[in-house]
Amino acid sequence: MTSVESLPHPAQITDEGEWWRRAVVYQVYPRSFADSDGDGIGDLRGIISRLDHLESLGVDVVWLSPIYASPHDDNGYDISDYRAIDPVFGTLDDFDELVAALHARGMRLVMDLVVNHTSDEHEWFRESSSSTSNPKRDWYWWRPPRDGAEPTNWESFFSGSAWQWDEASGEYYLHLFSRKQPDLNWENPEVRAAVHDMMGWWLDRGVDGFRMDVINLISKDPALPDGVVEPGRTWGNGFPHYSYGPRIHEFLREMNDVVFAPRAGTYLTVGEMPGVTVEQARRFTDPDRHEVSMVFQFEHVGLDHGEGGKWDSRPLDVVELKRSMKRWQEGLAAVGWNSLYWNNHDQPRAVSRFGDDGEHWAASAMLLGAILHLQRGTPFIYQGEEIGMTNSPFAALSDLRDIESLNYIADALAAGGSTEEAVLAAVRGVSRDNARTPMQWDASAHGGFTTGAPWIPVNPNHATVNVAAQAGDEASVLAFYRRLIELRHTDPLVTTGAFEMLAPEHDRLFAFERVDGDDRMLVLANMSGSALGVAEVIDLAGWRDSDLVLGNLEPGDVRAALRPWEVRILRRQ
Ligand code: TEU
Repeated sequence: MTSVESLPHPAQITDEGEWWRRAVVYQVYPRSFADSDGDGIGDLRGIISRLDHLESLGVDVVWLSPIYASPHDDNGYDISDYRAIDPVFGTLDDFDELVAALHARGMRLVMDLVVNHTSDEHEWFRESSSSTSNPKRDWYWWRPPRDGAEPTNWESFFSGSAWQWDEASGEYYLHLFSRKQPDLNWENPEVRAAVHDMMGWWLDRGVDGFRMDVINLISKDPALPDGVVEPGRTWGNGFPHYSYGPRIHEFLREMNDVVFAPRAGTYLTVGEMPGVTVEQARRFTDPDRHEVSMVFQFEHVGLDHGEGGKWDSRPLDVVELKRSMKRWQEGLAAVGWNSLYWNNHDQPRAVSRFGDDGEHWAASAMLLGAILHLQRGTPFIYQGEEIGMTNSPFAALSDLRDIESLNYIADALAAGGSTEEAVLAAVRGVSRDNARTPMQWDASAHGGFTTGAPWIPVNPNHATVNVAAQAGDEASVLAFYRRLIELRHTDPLVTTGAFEMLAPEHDRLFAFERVDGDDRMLVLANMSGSALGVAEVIDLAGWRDSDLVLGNLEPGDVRAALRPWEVRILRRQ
């Protein structure tokens, strides 16, 4: 095992076309990463001050959640000016400095591109809503009332109808997310041209790609048919009519032809695509089609949703998880490419959700890292994951900030029949705010995130779970993540090897091989709190003399039973 200090410099990645196949991406949620000016909200200078952490981790790319001008109804995913930095985050000069500093350290920067919708405070929407004859009226989805009510029965992702009544013009506008996030009408070529121009403006400033927010929702069926109303629901499910619409492939190909192809750079593009299927993803990521490098699919992060949806959570079934991951690995093996993620700013913390954030906290955090990073695809780390940050023990509904949670809470309380405690219990382990509590840098007040009052409370466990506590510790989650990243950079099998799932029906063992002829890597992971005799499940005869490349517990006999939450990675050539 290499010592942390001797790891290679990050990003020894050449500029060849598909460099992102060998890269590890780190997502920064700027609001919660590091606050340089004491206003309680993270900012660009805060990020600049923490680049040593990212460099020593070894990541190749930083994806920044939105930093554009915004009224922050949805924490920046509601953009009011695509070419301005929100003052709360800093200035364009700060941004240019961040890009230069990342590039100087051999890292790249990917921006968040939120173009399914804008803020209702964007100039385009102000014009569009100013009158029915405004030239930009058709830039958004305006419709007259149907029988005196909403034009369709579609439900918003953030509760209630997806249509907002506009008294002044006597029409409704469509908002799949909050009413302050009106959907752009991509049928209009002027909209597409304006988006393309804006993207080029950022690329010419030096950014290395985009993570594209809900990009599979930009093409809608223009007939806007009603959705099916599921039993017990007020609104219909419009999803089949506004996702994977008839022109989605055309729009992405056009974006590529107009924005990326004419430029000299090689870019990483990842399309966030709720509901995307393996077959669709293969088309989106087929290099010959020139659409996106990879997509974020949602299947594995939906496995613990119950019959009532995300707020009705249930325990993860390991067999289902393996089935899903196997299908994605195999489905994108010959053509296309996977992204790999457990966490992002919308998901509860994986160690609390799929691991054990109690007795086996560190081991399970490392195990989850290993079984993800050693699959075929581009891994994404969400800030704090590399130190095993957990869900927050929100003590009261007033600790929550996220619009999705707040709307759900308001609806649940208004419906009657639920106490505040019951609603809090449903929200606590599920809310997006679990991901958004501040990054835990050290054990000081507010975890070293801010000298002021943080916009959302820091998790009380920052006293023990923090970067400083793990920095010099070879047995830490942080050191383990460094080694996973190093493995990807130094062992080509991690990038290129074929994926073979082993013992798919075993309910606790997550085991797979990466294979290229005789060149093999074996990953054995015990996803449970009790010992697991792996030699009884998998034939380890050929592995007797192989090297233990990495493990999360004290090494022993490679064929011995796996201890609780143990992961063992073996290699042979
Ligand atoms: O998320 C889109 C999305 O579908 C989800 O992850 C969403 O947050 C969740 O399913 C709601 O139940 C993207 C962004 O990542 C998210 O932060 C934004 O709120 C959303 O788009 C709107 O821009």
